[in-house]
Amino acid sequence: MAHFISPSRRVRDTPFTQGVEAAGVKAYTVYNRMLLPTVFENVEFDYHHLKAHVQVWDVSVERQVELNGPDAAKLMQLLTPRDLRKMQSDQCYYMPIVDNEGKMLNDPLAIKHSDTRWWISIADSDLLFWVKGLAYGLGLEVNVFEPDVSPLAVQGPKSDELMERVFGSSVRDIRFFRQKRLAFADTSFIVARSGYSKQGGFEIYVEDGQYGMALWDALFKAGEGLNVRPGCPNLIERIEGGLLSYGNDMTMENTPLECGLGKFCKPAEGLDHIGKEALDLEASKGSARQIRAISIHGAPLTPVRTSWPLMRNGLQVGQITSAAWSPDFGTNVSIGMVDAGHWEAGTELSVETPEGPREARIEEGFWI
Ligand code: THG
Repeated sequence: MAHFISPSRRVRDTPFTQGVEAAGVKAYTVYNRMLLPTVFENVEFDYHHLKAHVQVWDVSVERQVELNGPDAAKLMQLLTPRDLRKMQSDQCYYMPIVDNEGKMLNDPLAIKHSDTRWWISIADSDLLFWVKGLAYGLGLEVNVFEPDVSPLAVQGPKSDELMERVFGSSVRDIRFFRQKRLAFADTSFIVARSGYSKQGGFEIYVEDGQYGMALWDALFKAGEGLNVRPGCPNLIERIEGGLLSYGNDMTMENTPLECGLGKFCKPAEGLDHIGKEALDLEASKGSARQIRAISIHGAPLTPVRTSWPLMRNGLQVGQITSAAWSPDFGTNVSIGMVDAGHWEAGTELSVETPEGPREARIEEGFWI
């Protein structure tokens, strides 16, 4: 059963809301206290279209935390176990942010403009408070604030074609997780090859919300003949691709090692960050649980609202945190957190879904 979201100032509109609503958005969720579209036609239609054509996504909810000042790089490195020393000023990094106990506070993208200016493109938690608190508490020379920046994503196999029509052929030269500043109207935007899908595409960091609708309209006008449609992060596609959702697949209870983000936690010599001791200890002892791709047999399931217990021989050994029917793989695809001793590929488990128990199997890896 779907419900309505009562509008108010506290649930923020975006610079693209007018376009999203004119295009007939069917459902929203709330993310970083802002509206995030979740359905245009229906989730399955949107999924097939995303994999075949090109979509424009209002992902303004990916709010930026800007670090600006002489101590910006120092604070950035304190925030994350990922080694930032080789990061170039045109790169984006996926990076876990952990507290002093090594627990996940957020899993953002970092965008480096220069040593003294960075953006943290956050997932759904109030990271601004943590970063501001550290800057103040440590007496660092850095301003920490949320700038007027709203990402608009262009995703799908025809993304390069659509982007070239609006920004020129140089967009094609942007490599994965690199960014370039490109002209639009009488301004310019950071454009990165990134986005919350595995279908390829770009994210445009729209600085100054007043340009939002002009860019939205320009993309749809240029996309005539490409079957461009409005879209949004797609539940089915992102589970198939193993893209994690903070607040769903992991929370402040989990560590990055549990979340399969160990490759971003290689603590290099002489690199200090908040939570290092806890993560070093877990790396040496092994994790208590880990995220896995899990297929759930039987008919299409409804979305996860509260996690579904994963059972083995009558004992709970984990939980399913996201699930959806995959038309392309002909099974329910899901993401779950599984206890040590039970996470090996091929392990047969059962899941207590709201529609009754279902057989399930731990997969080798994600589907795409
Ligand atoms: N783009 C931007 N900001 C974001 C997101 C985004 N903020 C919120 C949320 N998404 C943060 N979480 C993720 C999760 C996964 C990825 C990006 C942001 C992602 N992962 C790739 C993968 O897993 O294949 C690549 C990771 C890598 O190898 O570095 O893209 O989407 N601006």
